[in-house]
Amino acid sequence: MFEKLLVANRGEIAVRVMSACEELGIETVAVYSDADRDAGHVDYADEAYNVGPAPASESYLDGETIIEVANRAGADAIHPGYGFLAENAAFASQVEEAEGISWVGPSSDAMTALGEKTNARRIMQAADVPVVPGTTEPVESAAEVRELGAEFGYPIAIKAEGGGGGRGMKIVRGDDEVEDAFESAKREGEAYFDNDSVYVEKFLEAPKHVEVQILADEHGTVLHLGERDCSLQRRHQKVIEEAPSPALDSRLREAIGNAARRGVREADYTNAGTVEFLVEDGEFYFMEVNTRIQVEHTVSEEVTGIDIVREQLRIAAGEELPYTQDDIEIEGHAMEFRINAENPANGFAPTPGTLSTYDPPGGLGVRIDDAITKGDVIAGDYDSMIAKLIVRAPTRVRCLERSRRALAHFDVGVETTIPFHRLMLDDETFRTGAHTTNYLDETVSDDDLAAAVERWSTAVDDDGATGSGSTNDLVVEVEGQRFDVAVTGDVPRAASGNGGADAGGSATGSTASSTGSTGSGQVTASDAVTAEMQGTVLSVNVSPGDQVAQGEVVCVLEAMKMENDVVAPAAGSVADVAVADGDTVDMGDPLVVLE
Ligand code: MV4
Repeated sequence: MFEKLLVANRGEIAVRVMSACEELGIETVAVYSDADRDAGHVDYADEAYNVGPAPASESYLDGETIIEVANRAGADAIHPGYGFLAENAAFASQVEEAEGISWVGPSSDAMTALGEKTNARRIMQAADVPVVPGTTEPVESAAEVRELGAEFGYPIAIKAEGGGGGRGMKIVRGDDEVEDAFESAKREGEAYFDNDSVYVEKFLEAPKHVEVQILADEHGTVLHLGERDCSLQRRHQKVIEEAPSPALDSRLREAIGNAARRGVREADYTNAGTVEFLVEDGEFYFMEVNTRIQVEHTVSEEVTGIDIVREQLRIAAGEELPYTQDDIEIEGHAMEFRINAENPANGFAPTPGTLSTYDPPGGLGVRIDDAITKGDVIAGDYDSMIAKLIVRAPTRVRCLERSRRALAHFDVGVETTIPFHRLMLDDETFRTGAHTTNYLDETVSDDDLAAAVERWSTAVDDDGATGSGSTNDLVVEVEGQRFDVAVTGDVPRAASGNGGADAGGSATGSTASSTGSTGSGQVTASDAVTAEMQGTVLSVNVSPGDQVAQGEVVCVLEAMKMENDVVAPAAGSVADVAVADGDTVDMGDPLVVLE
């Protein structure tokens, strides 16, 4: 096994990889940019090296510097995580060629072969894996695209050869749209992937996105760990993923899993990978292979009990997978909620800021993968995902219930996608599992999103109040029952944690305290004015039935050789007078009850 591993990444996935290393007794090396000097992954690592300025292109994407650091640190392996350099075959090849450093991932040859989409389609066809009807060679002209439109029937998709994740994809609904779409797909392919080749597929209007997790070792074992359903996406960004897919029956599940195994075996693929499919009308079609660990690998771990990152490391070190396919059992249900620093009420715009609060949930079936803590600054330099909440339960229905519970206890001091997730947990289409990849973009309205944020925002302002409506929340006790009270008026704030002791503006030297006031100047429930310290009643100024105004003196107490006016904390009527002139009272004794 490796002795020291460099993680060429940041954030939660860097910590995820390092935690697997820790369990395997592998030392860890972090790299970080100037923006990440205090980041969680730097803290977690045994050693850490600065690799450049904040822009990723000058730090996390600088492969040469990262390999230099690996040499300097004496690391014998590099794990790329996801994003950044993870699917860069040229970088993988440089690591393979570096003396004494192993690449934790598939071979650069397999990455190249599958990265070219028509080639990947040919490999799958050779392995008898169904692909979406379309071409397995690039198309050269708009005229050729029109012929394909006639052959498959519109709509069709023109996709960039080097594409993925929705970039470089154009949907065409008729002959007249072909010319522009063809040229624009080529331009995007060139701009994003340095490759202007494009190909054509029949476009499926409302498919499910189902992907199969694969593990393959260098000794010929290829396993699938079941599938994930990632159909809930917004503009090609996954937001909630789950395993198993609610869209598959056991026959389809077995067929899609075996197809994925055949496909990666055909590609001589090793390490962890994901085969993506579209599923529509009980049929599945290969879409692409992701040659990396994915954000949502966690849900497969939760339902199989297999530590996928650990197996990645073992495979890269030349070890054998310790399972056969028959050993893999899918148990229960898991969902992952991406907690992004984004405001769903503002087009999911990023919400950088300081985490005045960060208090994630815990308890049975709840897993948090993150690399942040209270007080951290969320800068705008990188991806907005700040944590993943992964919830596991015996059934999908119980997973929904448990997710509701967990999300209700997730406090984050900036606007996040949490209100969006809570909206989805109330959404009939999502709850029944009927949602397809176009559901969010076509069905969930801006008004629904705004209402969800209004209702469930976790962003905390300086007063410790949540939500946008109130700025002065108080905790009060009324006859022993605790209430959280939203105060909308402009009142002096409670100085201590017992909530509202001074609300209502008592006179200087008051030795009374009160509960039950909203602070808005009006008693809302039965409200005992109590003595704040031991003393003697000098005079009682009110009788039952009297109306008193806020701040009106209800009695006078002598305590510590001083006369103290006890005032009504809020307006109300006197329900009861508990003391008479000359009585001695203890701290906490009721004096007058208002209502
Ligand atoms: C498709 C498709 C329908 N038919 N291809 C989007 C991301 C990229 N990986 C491929 N994508 C799609 N390809 C054909 N032939 C629909 C999508 C698609 C999609 C796929 C998965 C998840 C979300 C999606 C959202 C819109 C479109």
